[in-house]
Amino acid sequence: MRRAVCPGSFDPITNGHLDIIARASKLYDVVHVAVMINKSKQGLFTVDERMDLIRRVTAEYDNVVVEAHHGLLVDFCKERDIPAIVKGLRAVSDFDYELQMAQMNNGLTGVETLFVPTNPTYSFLSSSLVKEVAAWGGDVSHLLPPVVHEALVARLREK
Ligand code: COD
Repeated sequence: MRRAVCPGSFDPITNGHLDIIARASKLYDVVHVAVMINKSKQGLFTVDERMDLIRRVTAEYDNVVVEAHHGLLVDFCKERDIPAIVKGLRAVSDFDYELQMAQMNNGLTGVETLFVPTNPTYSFLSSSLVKEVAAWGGDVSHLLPPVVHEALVARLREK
């Protein structure tokens, strides 16, 4: 069984994330989407809400499993015998930090990181930008799966 993990904060999942998960699901038998819990960072969505949204938008991929993890990514991988981390690379600006993490993770346990070039349609896209634009009333509906867009608009309305 070839396994890989797509890790992230996913606050919330965007079309850019989804594109990487969909492509990984064609390459591996099982793709674990790991919502990494960062207790020092207050998210717009709770971890459970993020997982629920990811489950709904990945429902068509029957080899995608959605989980949450508090701790090191390498431990998540070790516990599940996952040899590969799949990351999307948006631009050169992503590269320095992604390379550092890939080398650190490889040095810790030998886990490999594979980079998938972003779909150019989403190369500028991040959860934080989407939240910022939406908070000021900008239209981000083309950047998110419809169910995620609805949840974002509803959450911002509550604020
Ligand atoms: N196009 C393509 N890929 C994208 C796009 C896009 N538009 N947007 C995001 N992605 C991909 C990237 O690969 C990105 O890394 C991943 O999705 C997740 O993105 P985010 O923004 O949801 O999450 P980040 O960048 O906050 O996630 C960082 C991690 C949580 C993965 C990282 O901090 C981590 O592994 N933390 C766990 C603790 C740990 O092990 N720390 C030591 C690291 S060496």
